[in-house]
Amino acid sequence: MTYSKKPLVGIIMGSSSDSRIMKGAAEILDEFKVKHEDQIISAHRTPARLAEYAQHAEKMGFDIIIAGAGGAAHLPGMIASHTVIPVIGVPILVYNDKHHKKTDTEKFSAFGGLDSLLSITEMPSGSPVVAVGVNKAGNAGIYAMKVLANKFPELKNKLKQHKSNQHESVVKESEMMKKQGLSSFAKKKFK
Ligand code: RP5
Repeated sequence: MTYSKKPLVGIIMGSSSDSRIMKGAAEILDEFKVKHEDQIISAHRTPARLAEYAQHAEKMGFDIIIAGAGGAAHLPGMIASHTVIPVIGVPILVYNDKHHKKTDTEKFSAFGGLDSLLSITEMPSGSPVVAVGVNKAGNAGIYAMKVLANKFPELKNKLKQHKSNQHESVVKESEMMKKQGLSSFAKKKFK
């Protein structure tokens, strides 16, 4: 079953390049059958569109917004300043592989994701944004489920099931490690 015919969550990101990370949030919401609307809104390339999006989000009645951005990541904070809908920020480690001649280290942002983490979490008083870890879009999805579970009790059961699946998978791997021994377990896992 789905919980609502209309999207409950707005997922936004600063660039199409963020989609390779932000899809993690969508995958969780899809798994829980929670509808979401996904858009690209750049705080610095489309500032007017950002304000329009906040109005759109209110009109749509989203319960939560998940906003991912990299570098000087102002998207989550700016959206939070335009709306009362709670915002979960996903700090993104910028990875630019458009320039093929760049070395691997040059493809990443200079501060390895700390830039976006601090930009998102260090919102001045009055316009808060909560944040997950760098590139942890899946966690933003799970957190959104926890918020929505206050409204949809069935989601609470699904979250409990999700936890129990995690428990089972750790126990299963531990049994394999115990049986095979650490060296051969690790050799198989990382071959
Ligand atoms: C930010 O700049 C985006 O959120 C993205 O993470 C980063 C790089 O964007 P592109 O140069 O890949 O478009 O605004």
